[in-house]
Amino acid sequence: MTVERYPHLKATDPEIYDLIQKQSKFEASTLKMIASESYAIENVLEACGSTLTNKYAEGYPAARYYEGNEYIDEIENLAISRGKELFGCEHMNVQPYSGSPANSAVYRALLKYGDKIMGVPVSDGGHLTHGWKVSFSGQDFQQIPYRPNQETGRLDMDEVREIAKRERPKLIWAGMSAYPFKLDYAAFADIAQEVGAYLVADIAHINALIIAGVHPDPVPYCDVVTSTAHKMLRGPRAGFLMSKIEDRYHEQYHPESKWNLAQLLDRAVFPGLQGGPHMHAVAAMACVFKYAQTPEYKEYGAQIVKNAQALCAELEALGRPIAGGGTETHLLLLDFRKEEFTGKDAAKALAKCGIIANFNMVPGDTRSPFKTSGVRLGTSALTSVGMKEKDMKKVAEWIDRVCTHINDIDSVAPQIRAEIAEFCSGFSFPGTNA
Ligand code: DSN
Repeated sequence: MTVERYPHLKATDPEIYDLIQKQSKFEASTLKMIASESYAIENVLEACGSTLTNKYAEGYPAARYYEGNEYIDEIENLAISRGKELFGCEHMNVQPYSGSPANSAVYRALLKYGDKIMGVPVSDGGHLTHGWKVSFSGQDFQQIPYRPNQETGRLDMDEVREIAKRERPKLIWAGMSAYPFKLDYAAFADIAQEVGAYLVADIAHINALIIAGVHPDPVPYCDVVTSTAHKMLRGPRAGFLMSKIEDRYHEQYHPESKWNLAQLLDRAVFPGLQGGPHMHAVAAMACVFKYAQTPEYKEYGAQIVKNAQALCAELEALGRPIAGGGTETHLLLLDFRKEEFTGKDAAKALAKCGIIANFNMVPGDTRSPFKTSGVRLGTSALTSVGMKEKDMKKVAEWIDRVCTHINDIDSVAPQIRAEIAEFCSGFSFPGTNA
């Protein structure tokens, strides 16, 4: 059945309607391989487009500053209870507008200006908000960097321990945007305990893998866990926070405060950093938390990794090296250090052919972050529309053809682009009738 989408936009704002349609068709006829993207489920799209966008609800359930929030309270309570059940955490806050605001709330709740934090630099696969110099997090706090080994591409936890013991940070981030291997949260927790630091996991990139049980679970080990809802999770563009109710180091850092860890986080989100929560996004988060408890979702999480590993194997068989030699997650880094072309050249050529990814540094990269020697590829979006290992073989062949023809890409791009569009037409993309 074809559903007429956006009839009012179509009738009264054709410019925006056309652009939305074009973007939807683009996303349904190309290979979405940006590792942080996926396709939100239909329930999420509907909740995001609902009347909930109208309502102001400063505060928390049963403690609002505006009237008329009875149903809003029920929605937020549902999101929290579903989220707590899904992740097995003691406390959840579903109000952060996105991942960066969630991480900002952690700083505001737990640290003082100038405190030391340990995080991975963006150039080595970390996130902007883990202390990178151009972000508030690197300007207001002192980043003590730790990095994956430049040869193996893997974190060396002995080295992480040495740095932590030497620098005594107040907070350690565990979580990255371009790291293809599993994280050892138990080892991170030992280190954090040894130096008296808060341990915060940022699971924005890997939450569905944790739900599926194919990546270690940080919740038992970390003081706080932060996440977005829109990457592989398939929810709205929003963030959330999980924590213990009490914490081991709280008295050491906040002896003057009467608030426990969960209360400190809540107060940092509202009123510390934000005003009214985006209730359409909170409702959509409740929807995805429900869907993520189904067996189908757990299969999806496991299939993401199988697809990434199949893609790695196919690319390596075609002579395309992968940084670190493989993946245990949803992403892999094509390693072009030995090529004359850069990661940026490759990302642009891939996009011309309908493979949408981003250029990225790889371990041991000697090129600038504006050119790089790598391309980051993710399999979450392709997996979410039902692609399997056999499809990864085709994807690898297209990637290889693009790389082979990188200097005469215009001669092959229309053909590859058409083949990919034809291939995509065999799958169903939420939110589009294309
Ligand atoms: N921008 C995201 C990514 O691509 O990894 C991180 O927030």
